[in-house]
Amino acid sequence: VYEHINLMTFGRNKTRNEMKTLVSTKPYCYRLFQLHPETQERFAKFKNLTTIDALKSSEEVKKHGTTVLTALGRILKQKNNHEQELKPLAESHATKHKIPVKYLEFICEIIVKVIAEKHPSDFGADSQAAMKKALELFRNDMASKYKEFGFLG
Ligand code: BLA
Repeated sequence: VYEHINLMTFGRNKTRNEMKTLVSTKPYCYRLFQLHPETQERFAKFKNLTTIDALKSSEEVKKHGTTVLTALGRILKQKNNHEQELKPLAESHATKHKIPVKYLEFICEIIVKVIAEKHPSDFGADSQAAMKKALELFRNDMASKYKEFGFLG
């Protein structure tokens, strides 16, 4: 993600490591679970995390955040030629995790919001709009692939 945002001029003068720190992975997951508790129920491994503090300090949640943003970054870097990257992800999410498209919308909205809140001067309206659009394309393609795997999402 940070690399894609970098391409969109956010943090033009920042190094790769600085970008990594800027777009830290923690806030996304716990905010998703806080705003939309039903999403947490999809994670067997997070069942024991019943308070915001537990979510915030969980290494497992942090690890999942890294998994998510690494996968998303890889996808966005393909600039829409992401068939190869998307297919296994759509398959696991359609047949195993059963994640409705609505949940993808939730997390995409949070990703844009968190970056905008944390870095108001670096991630303005244009960058937000570009990121939103990129995430929308990602979601639409996930939704079409879901159908191929027989999940209506
Ligand atoms: C697992 N989610 C994964 C994995 C990846 C992603 C790479 C591990 C490999 C796999 O199982 O396919 C990727 N997750 C993403 C991306 C986003 C994301 C790219 O959230 C967002 C842009 N997955 C979702 C959403 C939920 C979700 C919205 O996209 C929850 C509401 C759940 N992902 C989910 C679950 C697992 C998973 C339950 C399995 C976790 C585990 O048990 O390790």
